[in-house]
Amino acid sequence: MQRGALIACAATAVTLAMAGAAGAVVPQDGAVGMLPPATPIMRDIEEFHSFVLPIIVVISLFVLALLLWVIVRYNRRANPTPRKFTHNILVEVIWTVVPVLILVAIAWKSFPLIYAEERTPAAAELTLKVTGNSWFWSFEYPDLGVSVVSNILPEEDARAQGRPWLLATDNALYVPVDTTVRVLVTSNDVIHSFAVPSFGIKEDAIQGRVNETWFHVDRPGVYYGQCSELCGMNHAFMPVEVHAVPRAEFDAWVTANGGSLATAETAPPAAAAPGAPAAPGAAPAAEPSAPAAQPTR
Ligand SMILES: [Cu+2]
Repeated sequence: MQRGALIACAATAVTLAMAGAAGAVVPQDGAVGMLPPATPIMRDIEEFHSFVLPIIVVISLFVLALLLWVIVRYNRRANPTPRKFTHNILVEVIWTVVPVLILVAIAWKSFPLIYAEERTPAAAELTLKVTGNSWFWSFEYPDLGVSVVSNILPEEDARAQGRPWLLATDNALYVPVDTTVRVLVTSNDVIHSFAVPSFGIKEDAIQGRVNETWFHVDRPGVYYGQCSELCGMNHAFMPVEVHAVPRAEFDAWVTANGGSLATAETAPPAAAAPGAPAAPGAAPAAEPSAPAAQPTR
């Protein structure tokens, strides 16, 4: 009865988290589990979580059982004259080999995930620069000439608009769906941390340093994050609101914010050699480049 009620409660909470207003993914009081993922990386993180959690539970229960067994069976009253042996080859081999195998299994799953999180794909189509400030975020698409400053939405405005206070902002960040976005994170003052749980990203924003991460949102919606490094008095009041929208809507947002789409979308991925006309001289131009490359080896 109680268990059923608990499960029903959790299911409702998760449903609420997914339903939210206008595709918004909002954390709910008392909800269980992670926010619905919006990127392949976050899906992998969830899968890894589901892989590791049972291992942790089994180990914890096993150690607890061992402790209870020793407390009950080998206390002074139950076992007044303990035996004096100090070694047992079989037990020592088991308690060395089994943990090693468990760690290898965890590494097998986690190392590729860490690598994928850390390596921005070469095919990144868009660069987003995120700057932490005390206590707000500024966002910039350097290639599109767009920059916005994003402050927390005041409580009375959030309540009036039915948006989540402490998560909603006055100027949301827009990102296109189905696009690989490289994110450069830095800070203007103290250390902040740019985190959006549904994207599976959390990157420290450090003054005088540029950290890099990336995301590829494949589900349109409104996603929220927060500064995740204790940064001072208003640390709790610098949320991140991200609208993941179709490309056309993103382009409209760029234009509305004074940006230009021409620079980013017409540039070919491979950098052309400056000065050389491309079309007729393409084949001969390749020949001089080959010897030129040799001395550098
Ligand atoms: Cu902070």
